[in-house]
Amino acid sequence: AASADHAPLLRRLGLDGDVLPGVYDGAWKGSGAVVESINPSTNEVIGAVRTGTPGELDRVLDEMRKHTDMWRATPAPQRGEIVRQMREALQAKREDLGALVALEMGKIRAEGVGEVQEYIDIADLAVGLSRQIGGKVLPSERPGHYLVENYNPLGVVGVISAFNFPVAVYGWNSALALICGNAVVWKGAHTTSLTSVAVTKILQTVLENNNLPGALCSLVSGGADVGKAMAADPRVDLLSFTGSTAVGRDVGVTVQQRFGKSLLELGGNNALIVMEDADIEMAVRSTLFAAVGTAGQRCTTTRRLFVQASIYDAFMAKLLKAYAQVTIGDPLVDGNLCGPLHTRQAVEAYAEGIRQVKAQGGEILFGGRVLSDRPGNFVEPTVTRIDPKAPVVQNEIFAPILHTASFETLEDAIALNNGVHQGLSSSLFTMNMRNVFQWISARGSDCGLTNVNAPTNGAEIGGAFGGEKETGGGRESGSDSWKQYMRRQTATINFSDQIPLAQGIKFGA
Ligand code: UN1
Repeated sequence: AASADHAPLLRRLGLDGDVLPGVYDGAWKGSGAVVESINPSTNEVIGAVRTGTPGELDRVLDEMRKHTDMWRATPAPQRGEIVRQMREALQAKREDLGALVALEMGKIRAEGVGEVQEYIDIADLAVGLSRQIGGKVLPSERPGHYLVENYNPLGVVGVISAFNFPVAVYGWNSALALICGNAVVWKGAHTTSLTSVAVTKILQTVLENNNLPGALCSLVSGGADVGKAMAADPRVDLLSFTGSTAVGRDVGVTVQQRFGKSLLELGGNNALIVMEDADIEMAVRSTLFAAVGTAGQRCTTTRRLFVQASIYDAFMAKLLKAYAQVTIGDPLVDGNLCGPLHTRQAVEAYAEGIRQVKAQGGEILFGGRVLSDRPGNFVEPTVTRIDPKAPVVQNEIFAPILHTASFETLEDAIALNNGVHQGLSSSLFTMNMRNVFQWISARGSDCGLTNVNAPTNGAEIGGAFGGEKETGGGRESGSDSWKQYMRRQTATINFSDQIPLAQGIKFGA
Protein backbone atom coordinates (compact mmCIF):
# COMPACT_ATOMS: atom_id res chain seq x y z
CA ALA A 1 0.00 0.00 0.00
CA ALA A 2 1.11 3.56 -0.67
CA SER A 3 2.55 5.49 2.23
CA ALA A 4 0.09 8.19 3.31
CA ASP A 5 2.33 11.10 2.25
CA HIS A 6 2.30 10.20 -1.39
CA ALA A 7 -1.30 9.02 -1.65
CA PRO A 8 -2.71 12.35 -2.93
CA LEU A 9 -0.03 12.59 -5.64
CA LEU A 10 -0.68 9.04 -6.77
CA ARG A 11 -4.43 9.67 -6.75
CA ARG A 12 -4.08 12.79 -8.92
CA LEU A 13 -2.15 10.70 -11.43
CA GLY A 14 -4.80 7.96 -11.47
CA LEU A 15 -2.56 5.52 -9.62
CA ASP A 16 -4.87 4.49 -6.81
CA GLY A 17 -5.44 0.83 -6.06
CA ASP A 18 -3.24 -1.73 -4.40
CA VAL A 19 -2.05 -3.47 -7.54
CA LEU A 20 -2.41 -1.55 -10.78
CA PRO A 21 -2.73 -3.36 -14.09
CA GLY A 22 0.41 -2.69 -16.15
CA VAL A 23 -0.76 -3.66 -19.63
CA TYR A 24 -2.87 -1.40 -21.86
CA ASP A 25 -4.13 -1.79 -25.40
CA GLY A 26 -7.42 0.04 -25.04
CA ALA A 27 -8.23 -1.91 -21.87
CA TRP A 28 -6.13 -2.27 -18.74
CA LYS A 29 -4.99 -5.78 -17.84
CA GLY A 30 -1.96 -7.77 -16.77
CA SER A 31 -1.45 -11.37 -15.73
CA GLY A 32 2.31 -11.48 -15.13
CA ALA A 33 4.34 -11.00 -11.99
CA VAL A 34 3.53 -8.20 -9.56
CA VAL A 35 6.35 -5.67 -9.37
CA GLU A 36 6.58 -3.44 -6.34
CA SER A 37 7.66 0.11 -6.94
CA ILE A 38 10.26 1.15 -4.38
CA ASN A 39 11.12 4.66 -3.23
CA PRO A 40 14.93 4.70 -3.56
CA SER A 41 15.19 7.36 -0.83
CA THR A 42 13.68 5.08 1.80
CA ASN A 43 13.39 1.64 0.19
CA GLU A 44 9.70 1.70 1.13
CA VAL A 45 7.05 0.40 -1.22
CA ILE A 46 5.18 3.15 -3.14
CA GLY A 47 2.80 0.94 -5.07
CA ALA A 48 2.61 -2.19 -7.18
CA VAL A 49 1.98 -3.03 -10.82
CA ARG A 50 0.91 -6.34 -12.32
CA THR A 51 3.14 -6.73 -15.36
CA GLY A 52 2.46 -8.46 -18.66
CA THR A 53 3.73 -11.70 -20.15
CA PRO A 54 5.07 -12.49 -23.63
CA GLY A 55 1.65 -14.03 -24.35
CA GLU A 56 -0.02 -10.72 -23.52
CA LEU A 57 2.43 -8.87 -25.75
CA ASP A 58 1.37 -11.22 -28.53
CA ARG A 59 -2.30 -10.30 -28.07
CA VAL A 60 -1.51 -6.58 -27.73
CA LEU A 61 0.35 -6.68 -31.06
CA ASP A 62 -2.66 -8.37 -32.68
CA GLU A 63 -4.89 -5.61 -31.33
CA MET A 64 -2.49 -2.90 -32.54
CA ARG A 65 -2.35 -4.39 -36.03
CA LYS A 66 -6.14 -3.97 -36.32
CA HIS A 67 -5.68 -0.20 -36.19
CA THR A 68 -2.49 0.47 -38.13
CA ASP A 69 -4.36 0.88 -41.45
CA MET A 70 -6.72 3.48 -40.02
CA TRP A 71 -3.87 5.42 -38.42
CA ARG A 72 -1.57 5.40 -41.44
CA ALA A 73 -4.46 6.64 -43.58
CA THR A 74 -5.14 9.53 -41.18
CA PRO A 75 -3.50 12.69 -42.61
CA ALA A 76 -0.28 13.58 -40.81
CA PRO A 77 -1.51 17.03 -39.65
CA GLN A 78 -4.51 15.32 -38.01
CA ARG A 79 -2.13 12.93 -36.27
CA GLY A 80 -0.23 16.02 -35.19
CA GLU A 81 -3.40 17.46 -33.67
CA ILE A 82 -3.67 14.36 -31.45
CA VAL A 83 -0.06 14.80 -30.32
CA ARG A 84 -0.82 18.48 -29.65
CA GLN A 85 -3.62 17.44 -27.31
CA MET A 86 -1.26 14.96 -25.63
CA ARG A 87 1.17 17.82 -25.13
CA GLU A 88 -1.57 19.86 -23.42
CA ALA A 89 -2.52 16.93 -21.20
CA LEU A 90 1.11 16.44 -20.19
CA GLN A 91 1.48 20.15 -19.48
CA ALA A 92 -1.49 19.98 -17.11
CA LYS A 93 0.21 17.16 -15.15
CA ARG A 94 3.77 18.45 -15.50
CA GLU A 95 4.43 19.08 -11.81
CA ASP A 96 2.74 15.91 -10.57
CA LEU A 97 4.42 13.69 -13.12
CA GLY A 98 7.78 15.30 -12.38
CA ALA A 99 7.25 14.63 -8.66
CA LEU A 100 6.38 11.00 -9.39
CA VAL A 101 9.64 10.65 -11.34
CA ALA A 102 11.52 12.05 -8.34
CA LEU A 103 9.68 9.68 -6.01
CA GLU A 104 10.05 6.51 -8.06
CA MET A 105 13.32 7.04 -9.98
CA GLY A 106 15.11 9.20 -7.41
CA LYS A 107 16.30 12.21 -9.44
CA ILE A 108 15.66 15.61 -7.87
CA ARG A 109 12.26 17.21 -8.54
CA ALA A 110 13.66 19.93 -10.84
CA GLU A 111 15.14 17.24 -13.07
CA GLY A 112 11.96 15.16 -12.88
CA VAL A 113 9.88 18.12 -14.03
CA GLY A 114 12.62 18.82 -16.60
CA GLU A 115 12.12 15.51 -18.28
CA VAL A 116 8.37 16.00 -18.50
CA GLN A 117 9.21 19.33 -20.14
CA GLU A 118 11.46 17.42 -22.53
CA TYR A 119 8.43 15.33 -23.60
CA ILE A 120 6.39 18.54 -24.01
CA ASP A 121 9.18 20.04 -26.13
CA ILE A 122 9.45 17.04 -28.44
CA ALA A 123 5.65 17.00 -28.77
CA ASP A 124 5.84 20.63 -29.96
CA LEU A 125 8.48 19.66 -32.49
CA ALA A 126 6.42 16.66 -33.61
CA VAL A 127 3.28 18.78 -34.11
CA GLY A 128 5.21 21.12 -36.40
CA LEU A 129 6.81 18.22 -38.22
CA SER A 130 3.38 16.75 -38.89
CA ARG A 131 3.04 19.48 -41.55
CA GLN A 132 6.64 19.16 -42.76
CA ILE A 133 7.64 15.53 -43.09
CA GLY A 134 8.24 14.63 -46.69
CA GLY A 135 10.93 13.77 -49.16
CA LYS A 136 12.81 15.46 -51.93
CA VAL A 137 11.83 15.97 -55.52
CA LEU A 138 14.90 15.04 -57.56
CA PRO A 139 15.79 15.77 -61.20
CA SER A 140 15.30 12.73 -63.43
CA GLU A 141 17.82 11.98 -66.17
CA ARG A 142 14.97 10.93 -68.44
CA PRO A 143 12.67 13.35 -70.28
CA GLY A 144 9.09 13.42 -69.03
CA HIS A 145 10.00 11.69 -65.78
CA TYR A 146 9.44 12.73 -62.21
CA LEU A 147 11.55 11.42 -59.32
CA VAL A 148 10.18 11.85 -55.82
CA GLU A 149 10.82 10.41 -52.37
CA ASN A 150 7.92 9.25 -50.22
CA TYR A 151 8.01 8.64 -46.48
CA ASN A 152 5.34 6.25 -45.30
CA PRO A 153 4.57 4.87 -41.84
CA LEU A 154 6.21 1.66 -40.68
CA GLY A 155 3.25 0.27 -38.73
CA VAL A 156 4.25 -0.60 -35.17
CA VAL A 157 7.11 0.95 -33.23
CA GLY A 158 8.31 -0.74 -30.03
CA VAL A 159 10.00 1.34 -27.35
CA ILE A 160 12.07 -0.17 -24.55
CA SER A 161 13.22 2.59 -22.23
CA ALA A 162 15.48 2.72 -19.17
CA PHE A 163 14.81 3.67 -15.55
CA ASN A 164 16.87 6.86 -15.68
CA PHE A 165 14.60 8.78 -18.07
CA PRO A 166 11.26 7.07 -17.51
CA VAL A 167 9.29 9.84 -19.27
CA ALA A 168 11.45 11.75 -21.78
CA VAL A 169 12.92 8.86 -23.76
CA TYR A 170 9.47 7.33 -24.31
CA GLY A 171 8.28 10.83 -25.24
CA TRP A 172 10.95 11.30 -27.92
CA ASN A 173 9.98 8.05 -29.57
CA SER A 174 6.25 8.19 -29.04
CA ALA A 175 5.62 11.75 -30.26
CA LEU A 176 7.61 11.24 -33.46
CA ALA A 177 6.34 7.70 -34.12
CA LEU A 178 2.72 8.85 -33.75
CA ILE A 179 2.91 11.82 -36.14
CA CYS A 180 4.74 9.52 -38.57
CA GLY A 181 1.65 7.28 -38.55
CA ASN A 182 2.71 4.41 -36.32
CA ALA A 183 1.14 2.68 -33.36
CA VAL A 184 3.51 2.49 -30.39
CA VAL A 185 4.02 -0.26 -27.83
CA TRP A 186 6.10 0.59 -24.78
CA LYS A 187 7.95 -1.44 -22.22
CA GLY A 188 9.40 0.87 -19.57
CA ALA A 189 11.89 -0.26 -16.96
CA HIS A 190 10.14 -2.56 -14.48
CA THR A 191 11.45 -0.43 -11.58
CA THR A 192 9.63 2.66 -12.92
CA SER A 193 6.35 0.94 -13.73
CA LEU A 194 4.18 3.50 -11.94
CA THR A 195 5.57 6.24 -14.16
CA SER A 196 4.85 4.18 -17.30
CA VAL A 197 1.28 3.63 -16.15
CA ALA A 198 0.82 7.33 -15.27
CA VAL A 199 2.08 8.52 -18.68
CA THR A 200 -0.07 5.98 -20.53
CA LYS A 201 -3.16 7.09 -18.58
CA ILE A 202 -2.58 10.68 -19.71
CA LEU A 203 -2.36 9.57 -23.35
CA GLN A 204 -5.37 7.27 -22.91
CA THR A 205 -7.59 10.25 -22.03
CA VAL A 206 -6.64 12.03 -25.24
CA LEU A 207 -7.21 8.95 -27.40
CA GLU A 208 -10.61 8.37 -25.77
CA ASN A 209 -11.65 12.00 -26.20
CA ASN A 210 -10.97 11.61 -29.92
CA ASN A 211 -12.61 8.18 -30.26
CA LEU A 212 -9.30 6.67 -31.21
CA PRO A 213 -8.22 3.15 -30.22
CA GLY A 214 -6.13 3.00 -27.05
CA ALA A 215 -3.91 0.43 -28.74
CA LEU A 216 -2.20 3.28 -30.60
CA CYS A 217 -0.34 3.90 -27.32
CA SER A 218 -0.02 0.40 -25.90
CA LEU A 219 1.91 -0.49 -22.79
CA VAL A 220 3.29 -3.88 -21.81
CA SER A 221 5.08 -3.56 -18.49
CA GLY A 222 7.35 -6.45 -17.88
CA GLY A 223 10.79 -7.83 -17.53
CA ALA A 224 13.42 -9.18 -19.91
CA ASP A 225 11.08 -11.90 -21.23
CA VAL A 226 8.73 -9.24 -22.66
CA GLY A 227 11.68 -7.27 -24.04
CA LYS A 228 13.10 -10.34 -25.76
CA ALA A 229 9.72 -11.18 -27.26
CA MET A 230 9.44 -7.62 -28.59
CA ALA A 231 12.87 -7.87 -30.23
CA ALA A 232 12.04 -11.18 -31.88
CA ASP A 233 8.54 -10.30 -33.11
CA PRO A 234 8.33 -9.37 -36.82
CA ARG A 235 5.17 -7.33 -36.11
CA VAL A 236 7.41 -4.76 -34.40
CA ASP A 237 8.74 -2.87 -37.43
CA LEU A 238 11.14 -0.67 -35.48
CA LEU A 239 12.45 -1.35 -32.00
CA SER A 240 13.93 1.63 -30.19
CA PHE A 241 16.02 0.42 -27.27
CA THR A 242 17.70 2.49 -24.56
CA GLY A 243 19.85 0.65 -22.04
CA SER A 244 23.19 -1.01 -21.49
CA THR A 245 25.60 -1.91 -24.26
CA ALA A 246 25.50 -5.58 -23.23
CA VAL A 247 21.71 -5.88 -23.56
CA GLY A 248 21.64 -3.58 -26.60
CA ARG A 249 24.01 -5.88 -28.46
CA ASP A 250 21.60 -8.81 -27.99
CA VAL A 251 18.60 -6.69 -28.94
CA GLY A 252 20.34 -5.40 -32.07
CA VAL A 253 21.34 -8.89 -33.21
CA THR A 254 17.86 -10.32 -32.54
CA VAL A 255 16.15 -7.55 -34.52
CA GLN A 256 18.69 -7.87 -37.34
CA GLN A 257 18.05 -11.64 -37.57
CA ARG A 258 14.57 -10.82 -38.82
CA PHE A 259 15.75 -7.76 -40.78
CA GLY A 260 13.71 -5.45 -38.57
CA LYS A 261 14.84 -1.93 -37.85
CA SER A 262 16.43 -1.00 -34.57
CA LEU A 263 17.44 2.25 -32.95
CA LEU A 264 20.01 1.74 -30.21
CA GLU A 265 20.84 4.24 -27.48
CA LEU A 266 23.43 2.51 -25.29
CA GLY A 267 26.14 3.36 -22.81
CA GLY A 268 28.30 6.46 -22.74
CA ASN A 269 31.68 7.22 -21.20
CA ASN A 270 31.65 10.94 -21.68
CA ALA A 271 34.65 13.20 -21.25
CA LEU A 272 34.83 16.87 -20.41
CA ILE A 273 38.07 18.64 -21.33
CA VAL A 274 39.24 21.89 -19.74
CA MET A 275 41.94 23.91 -21.55
CA GLU A 276 44.12 26.38 -19.66
CA ASP A 277 42.41 29.29 -21.47
CA ALA A 278 38.89 28.21 -20.39
CA ASP A 279 36.42 30.22 -18.35
CA ILE A 280 37.13 28.29 -15.16
CA GLU A 281 33.94 29.21 -13.27
CA MET A 282 31.81 27.99 -16.17
CA ALA A 283 33.83 24.80 -16.44
CA VAL A 284 33.46 24.08 -12.71
CA ARG A 285 29.69 24.66 -12.74
CA SER A 286 29.24 22.56 -15.85
CA THR A 287 31.33 19.69 -14.48
CA LEU A 288 29.32 19.68 -11.26
CA PHE A 289 25.98 19.47 -13.08
CA ALA A 290 27.28 16.96 -15.61
CA ALA A 291 28.92 14.63 -13.07
CA VAL A 292 26.58 14.91 -10.06
CA GLY A 293 23.21 15.70 -11.71
CA THR A 294 20.78 12.75 -11.67
CA ALA A 295 23.33 11.21 -9.24
CA GLY A 296 25.48 10.29 -12.22
CA GLN A 297 22.73 8.20 -13.81
CA ARG A 298 22.38 9.88 -17.18
CA CYS A 299 23.80 8.24 -20.26
CA THR A 300 25.25 11.73 -20.89
CA THR A 301 26.84 12.05 -17.41
CA THR A 302 30.47 13.23 -17.42
CA ARG A 303 32.53 10.25 -16.26
CA ARG A 304 35.99 11.45 -17.31
CA LEU A 305 37.47 14.89 -16.70
CA PHE A 306 40.69 15.94 -18.43
CA VAL A 307 42.29 19.19 -17.29
CA GLN A 308 45.32 20.78 -18.94
CA ALA A 309 48.33 20.11 -16.70
CA SER A 310 49.18 23.78 -16.11
CA ILE A 311 45.83 24.39 -14.36
CA TYR A 312 44.99 20.88 -13.04
CA ASP A 313 45.70 21.62 -9.36
CA ALA A 314 43.99 25.01 -9.32
CA PHE A 315 40.96 23.71 -11.19
CA MET A 316 40.60 20.67 -8.95
CA ALA A 317 40.75 22.81 -5.83
CA LYS A 318 37.74 24.79 -7.11
CA LEU A 319 35.88 21.70 -8.24
CA LEU A 320 36.30 19.91 -4.91
CA LYS A 321 35.06 23.02 -3.12
CA ALA A 322 31.95 22.88 -5.29
CA TYR A 323 31.52 19.16 -4.54
CA ALA A 324 31.63 19.97 -0.83
CA GLN A 325 28.54 22.20 -1.27
CA VAL A 326 26.39 19.43 -2.78
CA THR A 327 23.53 18.46 -0.51
CA ILE A 328 22.61 14.80 -0.68
CA GLY A 329 19.11 13.76 0.29
CA ASP A 330 15.43 13.33 -0.51
CA PRO A 331 14.96 14.41 -4.14
CA LEU A 332 11.57 15.91 -3.28
CA VAL A 333 13.12 18.34 -0.80
CA ASP A 334 14.05 21.60 -2.52
CA GLY A 335 17.72 22.45 -2.31
CA ASN A 336 19.03 18.89 -2.45
CA LEU A 337 21.20 18.43 -5.52
CA CYS A 338 21.93 14.72 -5.32
CA GLY A 339 19.26 12.10 -4.75
CA PRO A 340 19.76 8.39 -4.15
CA LEU A 341 20.90 5.80 -6.65
CA HIS A 342 17.97 4.01 -8.19
CA THR A 343 18.54 0.54 -6.70
CA ARG A 344 20.58 -1.34 -4.14
CA GLN A 345 22.41 -3.06 -7.02
CA ALA A 346 23.53 0.37 -8.23
CA VAL A 347 24.98 1.05 -4.78
CA GLU A 348 26.89 -2.24 -5.03
CA ALA A 349 28.17 -1.28 -8.48
CA TYR A 350 29.31 2.07 -7.06
CA ALA A 351 31.12 0.40 -4.14
CA GLU A 352 32.74 -2.11 -6.49
CA GLY A 353 33.85 0.78 -8.74
CA ILE A 354 35.50 2.53 -5.80
CA ARG A 355 37.27 -0.74 -4.85
CA GLN A 356 38.56 -1.09 -8.40
CA VAL A 357 39.82 2.51 -8.47
CA LYS A 358 41.92 1.81 -5.38
CA ALA A 359 43.10 -1.58 -6.61
CA GLN A 360 44.15 -0.08 -9.94
CA GLY A 361 46.33 2.61 -8.42
CA GLY A 362 43.76 5.41 -8.38
CA GLU A 363 43.33 7.96 -5.64
CA ILE A 364 40.01 9.11 -4.15
CA LEU A 365 40.08 12.92 -4.08
CA PHE A 366 36.53 13.33 -2.80
CA GLY A 367 33.75 11.10 -1.49
CA GLY A 368 33.93 7.39 -2.10
CA ARG A 369 31.58 6.22 0.64
CA VAL A 370 28.20 4.57 0.68
CA LEU A 371 26.01 6.47 3.16
CA SER A 372 24.87 3.30 4.84
CA ASP A 373 23.55 5.09 7.94
CA ARG A 374 20.57 6.24 5.80
CA PRO A 375 17.66 4.01 4.80
CA GLY A 376 17.86 4.90 1.09
CA ASN A 377 20.43 4.21 -1.63
CA PHE A 378 22.59 7.26 -0.99
CA VAL A 379 26.26 7.48 -1.93
CA GLU A 380 28.78 10.29 -1.95
CA PRO A 381 29.50 11.86 -5.31
CA THR A 382 33.09 10.88 -5.92
CA VAL A 383 36.13 12.31 -7.66
CA THR A 384 39.19 10.19 -8.41
CA ARG A 385 42.60 10.77 -9.91
CA ILE A 386 43.62 7.79 -12.00
CA ASP A 387 45.46 6.69 -15.13
CA PRO A 388 42.84 7.12 -17.87
CA LYS A 389 43.95 3.76 -19.33
CA ALA A 390 43.03 1.89 -16.11
CA PRO A 391 40.39 -0.81 -16.75
CA VAL A 392 37.84 0.78 -14.38
CA VAL A 393 37.83 3.95 -16.50
CA GLN A 394 36.90 2.03 -19.66
CA ASN A 395 33.43 0.97 -18.50
CA GLU A 396 30.34 2.96 -17.65
CA ILE A 397 29.51 2.68 -13.95
CA PHE A 398 26.03 4.15 -13.58
CA ALA A 399 26.85 6.20 -10.47
CA PRO A 400 28.43 9.57 -9.61
CA ILE A 401 32.10 8.64 -10.00
CA LEU A 402 34.20 11.18 -11.89
CA HIS A 403 37.67 10.07 -12.98
CA THR A 404 40.19 12.86 -13.53
CA ALA A 405 43.59 13.18 -15.15
CA SER A 406 45.74 15.91 -16.64
CA PHE A 407 46.96 16.28 -20.24
CA GLU A 408 49.49 18.39 -22.13
CA THR A 409 48.04 19.27 -25.56
CA LEU A 410 44.60 19.38 -27.16
CA GLU A 411 45.69 16.51 -29.44
CA ASP A 412 46.41 14.41 -26.35
CA ALA A 413 43.03 15.30 -24.86
CA ILE A 414 41.20 14.41 -28.08
CA ALA A 415 43.03 11.07 -28.15
CA LEU A 416 41.88 10.42 -24.56
CA ASN A 417 38.33 11.48 -25.41
CA ASN A 418 38.22 9.14 -28.40
CA GLY A 419 40.16 6.32 -26.77
CA VAL A 420 37.19 4.44 -25.28
CA HIS A 421 34.66 2.07 -26.82
CA GLN A 422 31.72 4.39 -26.25
CA GLY A 423 30.91 7.52 -28.27
CA LEU A 424 27.92 9.40 -26.89
CA SER A 425 28.80 12.87 -25.58
CA SER A 426 31.83 15.10 -25.06
CA SER A 427 32.66 18.68 -24.05
CA LEU A 428 35.52 21.10 -24.54
CA PHE A 429 36.02 24.23 -22.43
CA THR A 430 38.16 26.80 -24.18
CA MET A 431 38.09 30.44 -25.29
CA ASN A 432 40.36 29.75 -28.24
CA MET A 433 38.72 29.64 -31.66
CA ARG A 434 41.34 27.29 -33.11
CA ASN A 435 40.67 24.76 -30.35
CA VAL A 436 36.91 24.99 -30.97
CA PHE A 437 37.14 24.22 -34.65
CA GLN A 438 39.73 21.50 -34.20
CA TRP A 439 37.43 19.89 -31.61
CA ILE A 440 34.45 19.71 -33.99
CA SER A 441 36.53 18.86 -37.06
CA ALA A 442 37.11 15.46 -38.66
CA ARG A 443 40.08 15.02 -36.32
CA GLY A 444 38.18 16.13 -33.22
CA SER A 445 35.68 14.40 -30.94
CA ASP A 446 34.28 11.15 -32.37
CA CYS A 447 31.05 11.36 -30.35
CA GLY A 448 27.49 11.80 -31.58
CA LEU A 449 27.11 14.80 -29.27
CA THR A 450 29.80 17.36 -28.76
CA ASN A 451 29.77 20.61 -26.83
CA VAL A 452 31.85 23.73 -26.43
CA ASN A 453 31.64 25.54 -23.08
CA ALA A 454 28.57 23.49 -22.17
CA PRO A 455 28.11 20.27 -20.16
CA THR A 456 28.05 16.77 -21.71
CA ASN A 457 24.49 16.24 -20.46
CA GLY A 458 21.27 18.14 -20.86
CA ALA A 459 20.97 18.10 -24.64
CA GLU A 460 18.04 19.97 -26.16
CA ILE A 461 15.45 18.05 -28.14
CA GLY A 462 16.03 20.05 -31.34
CA GLY A 463 19.16 18.16 -32.31
CA ALA A 464 19.53 14.48 -33.13
CA PHE A 465 20.47 12.60 -29.95
CA GLY A 466 22.68 9.52 -29.98
CA GLY A 467 26.19 8.21 -30.23
CA GLU A 468 28.75 6.22 -32.12
CA LYS A 469 30.67 2.97 -31.51
CA GLU A 470 29.31 0.94 -28.58
CA THR A 471 26.71 3.63 -27.93
CA GLY A 472 24.86 1.96 -30.79
CA GLY A 473 24.66 4.51 -33.60
CA GLY A 474 20.97 5.44 -33.28
CA ARG A 475 19.65 8.99 -33.46
CA GLU A 476 16.48 10.01 -31.63
CA SER A 477 14.69 13.25 -30.92
CA GLY A 478 15.26 16.26 -33.18
CA SER A 479 16.63 17.17 -36.61
CA ASP A 480 15.72 14.46 -39.15
CA SER A 481 15.45 11.61 -36.61
CA TRP A 482 11.78 11.29 -37.62
CA LYS A 483 12.93 9.52 -40.79
CA GLN A 484 13.77 6.43 -38.79
CA TYR A 485 10.10 5.99 -37.92
CA MET A 486 9.14 5.79 -41.60
CA ARG A 487 9.97 3.72 -44.65
CA ARG A 488 11.53 5.61 -47.49
CA GLN A 489 10.41 5.01 -51.03
CA THR A 490 11.79 6.38 -54.28
CA ALA A 491 9.02 6.87 -56.83
CA THR A 492 9.74 7.32 -60.56
CA ILE A 493 6.77 8.58 -62.52
CA ASN A 494 6.84 8.66 -66.31
CA PHE A 495 4.41 11.25 -67.65
CA SER A 496 5.68 11.05 -71.25
CA ASP A 497 4.49 8.70 -74.00
CA GLN A 498 7.94 7.13 -74.45
CA ILE A 499 9.94 4.53 -72.50
CA PRO A 500 13.44 6.00 -72.34
CA LEU A 501 15.60 3.73 -70.19
CA ALA A 502 17.99 4.95 -67.54
CA GLN A 503 21.72 4.88 -68.31
CA GLY A 504 20.77 5.35 -71.99
CA ILE A 505 20.20 1.62 -72.50
CA LYS A 506 18.55 0.59 -75.77
CA PHE A 507 16.67 -2.67 -75.31
CA GLY A 508 15.37 -4.32 -78.51
CA ALA A 509 13.61 -2.25 -81.20
C1 UN1 B 1 19.56 9.49 -21.13
O1 UN1 B 1 20.34 9.64 -20.20
O2 UN1 B 1 19.18 8.33 -21.47
O3 UN1 B 1 20.98 15.03 -22.72
C2 UN1 B 1 18.94 10.61 -21.89
C3 UN1 B 1 20.46 14.67 -21.65
C4 UN1 B 1 18.96 14.44 -21.65
C5 UN1 B 1 18.63 13.06 -22.10
C6 UN1 B 1 19.44 11.97 -21.47
N1 UN1 B 1 18.35 15.40 -22.51
O4 UN1 B 1 21.09 14.54 -20.61
